[in-house]
Order: sequence, then structure tokens, then C-alpha cells
Amino acid sequence: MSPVNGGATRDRLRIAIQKSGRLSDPARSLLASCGLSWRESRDKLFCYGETLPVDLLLVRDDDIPGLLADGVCDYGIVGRNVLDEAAADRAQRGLPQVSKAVRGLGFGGCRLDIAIPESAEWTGPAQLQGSRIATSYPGLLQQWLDANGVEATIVNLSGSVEIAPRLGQADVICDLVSSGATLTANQLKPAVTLMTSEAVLAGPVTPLADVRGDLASLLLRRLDGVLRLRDSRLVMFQSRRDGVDALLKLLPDAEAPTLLQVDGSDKVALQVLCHGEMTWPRLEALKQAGAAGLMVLPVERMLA
Ligand code: PRT
Ligand code: ZN
Repeated sequence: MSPVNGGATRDRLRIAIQKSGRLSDPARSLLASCGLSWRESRDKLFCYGETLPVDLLLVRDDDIPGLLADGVCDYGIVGRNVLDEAAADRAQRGLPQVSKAVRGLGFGGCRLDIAIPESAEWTGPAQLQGSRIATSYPGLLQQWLDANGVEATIVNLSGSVEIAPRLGQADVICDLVSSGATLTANQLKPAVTLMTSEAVLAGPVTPLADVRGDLASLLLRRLDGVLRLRDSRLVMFQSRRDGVDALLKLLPDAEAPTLLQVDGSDKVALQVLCHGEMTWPRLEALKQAGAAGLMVLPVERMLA
């Protein structure tokens, strides 16, 4: 039972997302493509759900794990890095885990790397023995140091981690990296990856028992449909009937095809739902194997 609201149940689901930042637009549009819409409040911190009783709370991403733990929100969209750091902190304080990632969402991808000065050579974790490492992820870093038997001083910074070595605050850093441009601009280079991250839907370890549980199931079903569709394409082509097996071998990510006899010929028309990217080389390989009239169509909606 959630400790907030006096442990009372709520009849509306509440989802926390980042108010502004890298994850806010993709999180909103993902939820919108699940059929949710909201009435914006004047303070823009709370959005009342219109199509379904699912409200949004717009907050700083770092606050999301705490809001979930306190039962203020039921679900949240947050970087796995933030969720895992909060979990590491709870573990260190001997607290039970109350939230977990329930779905990877395929955006906000990055890595948590240890980066060292460009001029240094990376020889392995032992090199960090006795060093000072600046990071905003002390819990995850400490876990990695422990796992690698390294004793180092963690310099906990909430921002501008990458300039810490130049300011003499630390020897190396442990920070998020996506393109690597920030490291290069600060004469640093990636040495080792502690974790790869993406935005996740975080939710309760124990499923919600009241009406919010039903709402969550509905939302997850829609979300699965949306996520599945994101890379799905309907591929249509014709081929000789005896060439179909060879063609389908080139589509290992396809679902069972629909075959239609083309009148007055030995040809069949095929419709196949593929879940991988349909690149030009893949299409050219299909053509080479006898596919004619190839067409790749986006799929707008699917209900399994
Ligand atoms: O205000 P609020 O606290 O909500 O936002 P924030 O500034 O803490 O977060 P924000 O919007 O920067 O990031 C939100 C989430 O996006 C992170 O928790 C990650 O899960 C994800 N993400 C993906 C990133 C990056 N890529 C990223 N590159 N978060 C931060 N960075 C930073 C990194 O810290 C470094 O400073 O970008 C810089 C490196 O980028 P490159 O491309 O130069 O390597
Ligand atoms: Zn933040």
C-alpha cells in the first residue's frame, strides 16, 4: 500500500515525466500515441487526463524515482541510469526496491562511461586505484568499483562533471556519453562503459491492486503495440510459388506471411509483417532472389 495519500487508493493513474529536457517530448508523444490526451493546467506541473483517467506530473527527472517510491506517482518515464542510481542508493541504505523498469522505450540512449585524459593510456580498472573520480552517479560507480576491487575517491558533482579534471577536482570522470563530443571538447576519452541506458517506463515492483492496475494493464497493452509497430513494416511483393521459401529465409524477422494466388500464373502475391529495418541492401537481396514489385509500407496501428 502506498505510504502517501494516507495509504488510500486512487482511481486515476498518475505518470511522472520530465518537465523539460531530453526525455520530455519523446515521452509525451509516446504516451499520446497510446491514445492519451491531457488538459494542461496553468502551472503546467499537472496535466489532467482527458481520454483516460491517466494524469501526468511534470517534474525533474531526478525526482521521478523518489516520487515512485513515495507512491505519489504510479509510473514514470526516466532514464535507466537515473532509476538504477536510485536503486543503488536504496540498496546501500538497506531499503527494499519498490520500482523497476517495466519496458525499455527505445529513446534517450546513452552510456555511463569512465573517461580519462586523452593523453593517458587505459590499462584496466586497477589503474583507477587511489584516484579521484568525479560523477553524478556515485551509487553506480561505487558498485562498479566494488565489483572490480578498486578503491577510489568518488567526487560527487551534480553537473559540469566533464570539466572536473581540468579544474583539478578529479583525475577522471564517470558520466553519461552519447555522441562523445563533450568528452572530446574537454580533452577526455572513454575508457570503460559501466552501463548502457535508454528511457524506460518505471513502475511498481508489486502490481497495483485497485482500478489503477486495470488502467496500467490497458496502457501497457497499448504501449506494447506502439513499440512493436515502431520498427514494423508491411512488405509486399510477388514471386514464383517455388521461390517463396528462399525469399522468406531472407526475412527472419517476419511474421507468418499471407499468400495470395495471382490469377492465371504460377505467381503468388505475399504480404509480410517485418519487425526489423527494411534497408536498401535487404530489398536488393529480395529482388535478387526473385521478388518483384516490392513495396514497403508503414503500419499505423495494430491490435494483436
Ligand atoms: O532538469 P532535469 O534534471 O529534468 O534534466 P537533466 O538536465 O538532469 O537531464 P537531461 O534532459 O540532460 O537528460 C535526461 C536523460 O537523458 C538522462 O538521464 C539520460 O537518461 C538521457 N541522456 C541521453 C542523456 C544524454 N543522452 C546525454 N548525452 N543525458 C545527458 N547527456 C549529457 C551528458 O551528461 C554530457 O554532459 O550530454 C553530455 C554528453 O553528450 P555527448 O553527445 O557530447 O556525448
Ligand atoms: Zn536531472
